[in-house]
Amino acid sequence: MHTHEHYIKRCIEIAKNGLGNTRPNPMVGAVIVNNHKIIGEGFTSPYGGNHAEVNAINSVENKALLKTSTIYVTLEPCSHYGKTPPCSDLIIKNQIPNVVIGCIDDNEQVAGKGIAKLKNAGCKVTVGILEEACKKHHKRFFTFHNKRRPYIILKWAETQNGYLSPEKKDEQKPVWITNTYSRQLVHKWRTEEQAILIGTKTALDDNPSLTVRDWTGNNPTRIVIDREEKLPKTLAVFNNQAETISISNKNIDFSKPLAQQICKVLFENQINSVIIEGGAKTLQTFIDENIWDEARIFKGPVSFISGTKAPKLDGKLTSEEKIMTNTLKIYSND
Ligand code: AOF
Ligand code: ZN
Repeated sequence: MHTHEHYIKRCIEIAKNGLGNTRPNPMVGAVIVNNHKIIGEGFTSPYGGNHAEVNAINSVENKALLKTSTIYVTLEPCSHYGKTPPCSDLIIKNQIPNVVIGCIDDNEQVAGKGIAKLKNAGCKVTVGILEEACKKHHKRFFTFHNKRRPYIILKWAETQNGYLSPEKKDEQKPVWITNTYSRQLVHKWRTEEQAILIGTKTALDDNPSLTVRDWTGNNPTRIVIDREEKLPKTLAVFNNQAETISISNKNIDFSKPLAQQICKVLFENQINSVIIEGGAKTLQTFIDENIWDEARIFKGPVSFISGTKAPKLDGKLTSEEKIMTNTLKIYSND
């Protein structure tokens, strides 16, 4: 016999199959258990498609068993008509008597209404199993709905002596701080977030395309800061391989805190998460306004004589690993 925790853990595990595909929807996982046996599983389909509960119920071969089953789900089943009909109605229609939920859905369209609906119909509802783990799993979704801004990941690579890039006038040969493996990891990260952001100088100096090439998955929406809209449209960031949103004095007020203003635009565009890939000034803006959630910092085996210093950050080190010649440190801003 297994505990509720065991099955919620399994829900989180299968939910991860939706990473990067469900946005801006949360990646939910659902498991249906009958007589101590898993008889159905599902996770959220790509945006606009089925919710996890629908896929889990559809996967059950013998539907008659549903009347004596328990459905486990990472997030409260929805109660509203969005792109799909309410999952709580489907659970009620199939007469599933027990519902075990990881955490409440903070989307104001749901927020407890799904649970109320289930209870009114006579379902036994248990809420808060592995609640913290479920909230952490749905971090992008919760940050978006509670803080009304995307989940923000800062990413950079620095040299042994703390530089992001060398001074050009010193004629230092540009060298890679990262290696093939860490660069591939960055491409995987790009598939996992809804947007990717860079500043004007990075767009000009590096001319990055910000698309996913060394991994399989969706391109994030590209966000580029372009105050006067003077960046040439021939830059790679404006090519047609992915969507691009410019942050200019047409959509924000540059005399007000910049990170805050950018977050407002991203919120209005339903962007649940963003990875910020430079440069130093842009990263520092988010650090100074203390608007960030996670920082992923590579340290490479090279040094520069002079140049642009890496940003300084005050966060909690949550993990550290070696990726060939690089050390990757991950910090959280809890
Ligand atoms: C669930 N199960 O798997 C997900 C839920 O526009 P819709 O119909 O896709 O609804 C989106 C909202 O539904 C989303 O903002 C969140 O509140 C909830 N997501 N709910 O019961 C799921 N992905
Ligand atoms: Zn639903």
